Amino acid sequence: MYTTSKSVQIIVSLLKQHGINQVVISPGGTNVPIVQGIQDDPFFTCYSVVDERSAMYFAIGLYFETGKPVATSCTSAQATRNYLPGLTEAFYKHVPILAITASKHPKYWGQEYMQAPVQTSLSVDSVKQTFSLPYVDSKIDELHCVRMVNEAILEITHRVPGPVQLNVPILDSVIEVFDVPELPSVRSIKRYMVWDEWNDADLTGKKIMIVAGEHRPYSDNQIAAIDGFVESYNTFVYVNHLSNYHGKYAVSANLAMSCLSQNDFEKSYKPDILITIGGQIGDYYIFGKLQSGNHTDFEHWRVAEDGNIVDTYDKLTKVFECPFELFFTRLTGNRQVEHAYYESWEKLQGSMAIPEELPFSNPYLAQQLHASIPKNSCLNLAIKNSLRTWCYFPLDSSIICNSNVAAFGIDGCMSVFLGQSVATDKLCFLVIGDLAFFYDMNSLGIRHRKKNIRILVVNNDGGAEFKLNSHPYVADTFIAAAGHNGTVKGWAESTGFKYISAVNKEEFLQHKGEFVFESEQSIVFEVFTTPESEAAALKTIHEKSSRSIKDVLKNKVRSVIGDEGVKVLKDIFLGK
Ligand SMILES: Cc1ncc(C[n+]2csc(CCOP(=O)(O)OP(=O)(O)O)c2C)c(N)n1
Repeated sequence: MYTTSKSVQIIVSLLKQHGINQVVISPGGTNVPIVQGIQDDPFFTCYSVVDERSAMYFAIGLYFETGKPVATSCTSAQATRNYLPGLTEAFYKHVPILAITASKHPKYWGQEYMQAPVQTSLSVDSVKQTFSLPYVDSKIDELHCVRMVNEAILEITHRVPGPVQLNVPILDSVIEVFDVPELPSVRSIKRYMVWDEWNDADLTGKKIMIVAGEHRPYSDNQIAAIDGFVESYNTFVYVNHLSNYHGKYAVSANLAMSCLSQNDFEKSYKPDILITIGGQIGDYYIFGKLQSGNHTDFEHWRVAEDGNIVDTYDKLTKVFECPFELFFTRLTGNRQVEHAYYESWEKLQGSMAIPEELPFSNPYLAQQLHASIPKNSCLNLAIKNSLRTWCYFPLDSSIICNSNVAAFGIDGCMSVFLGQSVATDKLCFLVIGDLAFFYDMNSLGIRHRKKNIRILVVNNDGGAEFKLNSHPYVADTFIAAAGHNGTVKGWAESTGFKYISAVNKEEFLQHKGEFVFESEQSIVFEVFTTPESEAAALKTIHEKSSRSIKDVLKNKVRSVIGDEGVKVLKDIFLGK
């Protein structure tokens, strides 16, 4: 029988799945749930060593002889401290040991409660890393715990082996109940190095979605590697502007993703395998569809040179620690396949059409400007509203896009953009809201400046982001910080920019040409919109796109079952 404690069940299950079967146990109360699960399971070989100092050295000896990683378990408080000498020896000797230290719930740490000192403060040269598990009280804690236990176990043998601490909060071992007959099924994560066998990396017959996160423009080699791979599988590459990837099977499907219902995504568009490359994609919609809260089921393979266990969608099963070009080249098959999965996404996105008449807003500006941004320009999009809006509109493939999506701050959008602009003679465009502009306004005075700068400030009096339909609360005064800054005119002119502005469509269209052409002076173009028109524009776009999606899905059904079949279904559902 196993404990009801979820974190302990997860640990025991993952120790087994990762093949760690030697455990050195020191006696105590807090670690009872862990020891109970392990001692009763014939998979494990247990050793009892009372003194924790000795237990850790004993574990080193076991590794010497077997060459296999070892786990240890001790109770809370001073027990952990006594692991230190042995851990230090293991650290410098590179011995893979998982030191599982039971702990009181963090609520008790340092609160003059019995046996509850902070025990995650080991010396830097005693463990490679400390993983402090959450106390599992909800589904999200459980997901957090699964990822961390996998990460801790993988870390003991990652690159250079060594000891790792896994600190496990136990509420109260005395009241623990041990009536769980079987361990739950827990997702185990594997890491593959270049020199490992990749035999189980079989993708044949699967629907594969590659998500290309933010990336500098790809080299010819990188493009060839991706193109070769996508040719030989039923796959497509989900991109947004930050991916800077424009291969044959790329689909910029932000708008479709945002309007597709979860149900339809699950039924018709979800992948079997998701492969992620590059950095963050900065796309809330795809996250919403793929993340676990929505119960969608697929495997996530992460390909990255850092080899980190980044479980963005709570579905990570494999991490390939290598450059993605190596991954793709190694798995490219010598065959041509049908690209039905790509075609269905392409068709879906192709059905999206932005309404011609939009209220005066960031989406309207994007609609009017996107095709006029000259080829070979750079475009930087301030996070959230501007990024999302502009990703709805296609750009010429020669335009390079960036946004501060790695840490999602509004603080440095303009500084990054200006840094880029001084290192090129290309025209450089920035689309930025008023809060982000004023936040980073002193960067406008940086004296290294060329005439290639074009800044579009969408001044909607605060953070429109928080007043769109998705945010139902009253946001104006504090959440959206309206009424702060006025206009950027004075600052733009005093720092040597040409300033132009527009308060309506006519004025905007008058100045549009000037903004996108070469000129002798860099330009700040301030456009005054309202939060209401921003929200209305987004709503109009989403409503029309959702209707288009319904039509695509209807036609999909019709193409399978024919008109007669549709009639029968209608009769059934409409009760005729
Ligand atoms: C440094 C920092 N502070 C706060 C935030 C939270 N935040 C995200 S979007 C946003 C509003 C941005 O407003 P604005 O630049 O005017 O753009 P709009 O939404 O109006 O297009 C804020 C405050 C952040 N991302 N970074």
